[in-house]
Amino acid sequence: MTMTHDGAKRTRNKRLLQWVEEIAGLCNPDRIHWCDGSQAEYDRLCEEMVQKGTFIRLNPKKRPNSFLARSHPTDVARVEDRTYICSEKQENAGPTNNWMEPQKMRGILLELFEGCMRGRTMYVIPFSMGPIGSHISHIGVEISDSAYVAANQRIMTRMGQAALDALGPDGDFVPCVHSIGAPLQPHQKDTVWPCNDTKYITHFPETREIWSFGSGYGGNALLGKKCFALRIASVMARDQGWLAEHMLILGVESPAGEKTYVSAAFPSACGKTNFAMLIPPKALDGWKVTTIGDDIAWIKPGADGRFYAINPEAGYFGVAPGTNMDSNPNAMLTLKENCIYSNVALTDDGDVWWEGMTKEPPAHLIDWKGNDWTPGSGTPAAHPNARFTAPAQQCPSIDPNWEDPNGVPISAFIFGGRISKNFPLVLQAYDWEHGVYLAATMGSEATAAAVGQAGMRRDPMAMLPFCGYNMADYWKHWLRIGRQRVATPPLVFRVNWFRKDDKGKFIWPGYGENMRALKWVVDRCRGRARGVESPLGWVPPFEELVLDGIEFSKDRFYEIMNIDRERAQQEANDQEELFTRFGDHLPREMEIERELLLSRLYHSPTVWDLRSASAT
Ligand code: TSX
Ligand code: MN
Repeated sequence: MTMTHDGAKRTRNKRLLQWVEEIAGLCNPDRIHWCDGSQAEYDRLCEEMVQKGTFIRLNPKKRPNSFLARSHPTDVARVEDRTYICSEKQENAGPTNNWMEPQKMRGILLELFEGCMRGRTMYVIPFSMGPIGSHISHIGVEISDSAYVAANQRIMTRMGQAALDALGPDGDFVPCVHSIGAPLQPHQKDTVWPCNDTKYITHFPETREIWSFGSGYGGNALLGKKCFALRIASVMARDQGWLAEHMLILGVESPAGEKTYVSAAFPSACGKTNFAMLIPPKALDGWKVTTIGDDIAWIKPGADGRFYAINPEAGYFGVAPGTNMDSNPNAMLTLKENCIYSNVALTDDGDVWWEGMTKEPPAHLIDWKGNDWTPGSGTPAAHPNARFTAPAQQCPSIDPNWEDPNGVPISAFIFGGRISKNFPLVLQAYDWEHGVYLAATMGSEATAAAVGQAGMRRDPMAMLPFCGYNMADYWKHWLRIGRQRVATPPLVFRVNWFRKDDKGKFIWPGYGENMRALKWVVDRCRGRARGVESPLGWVPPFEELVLDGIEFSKDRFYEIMNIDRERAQQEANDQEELFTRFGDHLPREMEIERELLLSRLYHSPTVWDLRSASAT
């Protein structure tokens, strides 16, 4: 059965038109709507959701053109245990991904999607990941039965007719099929957040397809983000010689106006968005940080032998709790209008609130589940994974070149971690191979909640849940691309804002003060800062770190930089467990780097002290 819709008026791309017919035939929606991406369309989608109760319009005086959505309490986060990489061979998904045979998964999906959009509108959502027309960008088309998805995609991507025009009659796109999995019988009353208990987030790397069923929230449903821009794009990047990374991109402008761009990966709960929007302290007068992206970087080798990066996204889908005018003023100012809030609390005057937004909570709220809330309620008012969807161009620190189709040249890769003991504030890898090793072994210390977990919760390159193929082959790709595709690879750094002293207090003030470490990174890239060789990498001597304007003594500096030999040996030994999981996929360089580290530690003092090392 073919259904009338204006697809033929909107595109002459035969593959797209055929695919839309095919999916409509499978899912049996009542209507098909091709998204044009206009403001009028967005306004209509939002108003329809207000009528249905899915959206609550916030007070236009407080938050103009902004909405609150409350999801079903069971549909609040990405479902990693329901996320699959369906490569032909299991070893190509690797030991860190869920895998299912593609034919078996297709069987399951066809059954689930059969008639799954009955009673609903099927939205055809064309989008460009990256500036329209950029040679680094790629086109996707999401089919979804969720108006929430269509509205969010307009903020998060370049969505609509412009993407179709860029696609053209013969262009290639990544097909993304999404259903909340909640067909409506005639006269059946809808709920405000329909979804399905059965959830599948599936990727077919060989055919570059995404199928997602059962969830309407975040990365499960906004398929351009984690599913396309990371899992499928990482496979495209491997095959085509580029990088699709879970990285922020920022620019550092020196007082002389010289601009250096860096890309950085952090595990979750390290304040990645805060770092992307950092405001330097007064003591570093004249230094400025600009934001290109806060989550994903697509990085391609340029003709001049450097890496060039774009932010494939057009918005921020950020965690709201903890965001405030101290931790991230730029994010707070980005949120002033035209935003969608998911699972935050509602104030009595129609504004939003979340834990950590203000020092004192309001006396009364409606919580994320829609219930009355007071500070004595004993439950969080906003869900811990509550989100804002905000247009990137509203960010006060947005870089003037953030939509440059050529991308920005990357001088350094920074990898973060959350380690309370024995890992210095900042260090530089000796070379590219050592840098890949430092990135592959990164992670956060297991918290008390994660007992049974030895020491570190590894998250190589912050890509553990996002790499669309075998993680060890991904390391191999990193090793190769830095040596073969660019003349001189970016310098690689590791940072750790979270070291604690013997009393359990954070040693480093963090936040904007991180600019002091970032300045050393930039100065190293520019060849104008000294480094001292430690067993773990090059570190800044005391004189090279600007510490004016904060109470941070020389002793405190040496405390945050020293390296306890036995602890470091323990860490290097722990890494073996990660490496052996990959069998013969593991690149030799990784194990060699680990053994080189052990050998350096063998010859180092019980406590490696930067004070004595600097003196020699
Ligand atoms: O985002 C953070 N960053 C990066 C900022 C650019 N956070 C927030 C936690 C992660 C969501 C941090 N928390 C950072 C940090 O650099 N550092 C810390 C630890 C810390 C917490 C409180 C203080 C200092 C450090 N308070 C005082 O010093 C008063
Ligand atoms: Mn992310």
